Amino acid sequence: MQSRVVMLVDLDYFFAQCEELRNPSIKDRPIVVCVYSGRTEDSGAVSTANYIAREYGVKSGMPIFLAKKKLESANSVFLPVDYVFYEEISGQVMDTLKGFADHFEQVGIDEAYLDVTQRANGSFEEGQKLAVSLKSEVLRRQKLTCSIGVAPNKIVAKIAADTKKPDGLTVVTPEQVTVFLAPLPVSRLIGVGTKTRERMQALGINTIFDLSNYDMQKLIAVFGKTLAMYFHDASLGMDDELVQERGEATSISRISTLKHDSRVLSFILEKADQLCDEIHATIAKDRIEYKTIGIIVITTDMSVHTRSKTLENPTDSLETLKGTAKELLEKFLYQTEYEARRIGVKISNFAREQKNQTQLTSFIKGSKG
Ligand code: TTP
Ligand code: MG
Repeated sequence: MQSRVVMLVDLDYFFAQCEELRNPSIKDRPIVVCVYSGRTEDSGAVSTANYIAREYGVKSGMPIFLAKKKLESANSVFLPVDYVFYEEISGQVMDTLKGFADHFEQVGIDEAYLDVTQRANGSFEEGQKLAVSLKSEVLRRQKLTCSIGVAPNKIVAKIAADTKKPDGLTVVTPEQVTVFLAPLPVSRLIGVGTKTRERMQALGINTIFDLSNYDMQKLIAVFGKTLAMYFHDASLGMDDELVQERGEATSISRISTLKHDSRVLSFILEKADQLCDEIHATIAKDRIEYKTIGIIVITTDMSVHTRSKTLENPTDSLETLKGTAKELLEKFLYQTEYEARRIGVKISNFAREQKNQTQLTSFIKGSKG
């Protein structure tokens, strides 16, 4: 049987790389992106850090004050998380990745599995070439680096992607799987967290090789049948789980850059109307109705602003879409002094008619969130 060719693509130091993108002048400094709890100036945790900051020992989850201490004399930059911005970038990257996949499954804001078996003709050499062109396409279009693992299944692809970072590419062919996994600590397997690792350690299981050789009955006695079988198969690099889009998108949006920065309503509306037309055309054939209409305004300083309005009844009227977008943009310009650089329109809060359920599901599955 032909082996599958599966990739896991994981963007490097994602939130911090997004910050470098909007402000390239900080690229050579340690960057720490933080979730501030707001209690005191420095309370909260590190979300992520660029690789320069990681050299000083800064890690995701670390208290902010500790990261500051480690970077005391390092000319570092501490920034608050800006999820809206990261999600917009993530959406763009995911669109690029989809173009490389037979089957696509996003698993986090900066991670996705791609099944490329068909287009690689089952060949890992071809799979590697695809990964190389995917990396250069993401670099060209989104100016971001990522790390990729190519393997016969999801479990091994994930471990492979983690092997070399940042900007890494690790290919593990079916013949190489067991040798690749054997020396690694069990904690590298998905599903083996601190607690499980400690329980395994107590049984004398440290490496994935140890796990693959461990007596199955004893493993079942400790972890139960389902988990034990999963661990056993995973330790041998066996995994049949398919790469498939999961869940449904909860919104559809279109974003575009204005010809020049502006706060002139009529000029901004030309673009907004176009985006409304695009959204309307995309959903018209599937008869989707929605209750919430939103706008996204990315201003000259690259900050992201959103406004939305929820209607009383679901609509699919282009007139309502354009009218509401106009109302929201007008209000935004009136309330703020920003100049708009990019404009977006978003619909969400879908109402679904029972008879169109399948059609709707299949449509939304293929669309951008
Ligand atoms: P990861 O892919 O785990 O981390 P990363 O992209 O920052 O670094 P790399 O892949 O190069 O090792 O997570 C993706 C994003 O999720 C990350 O940029 C920030 C966020 N995140 C948190 O907010 N808290 C966390 O504890 C982790 C691990 C990630
Ligand atoms: Mg990442």
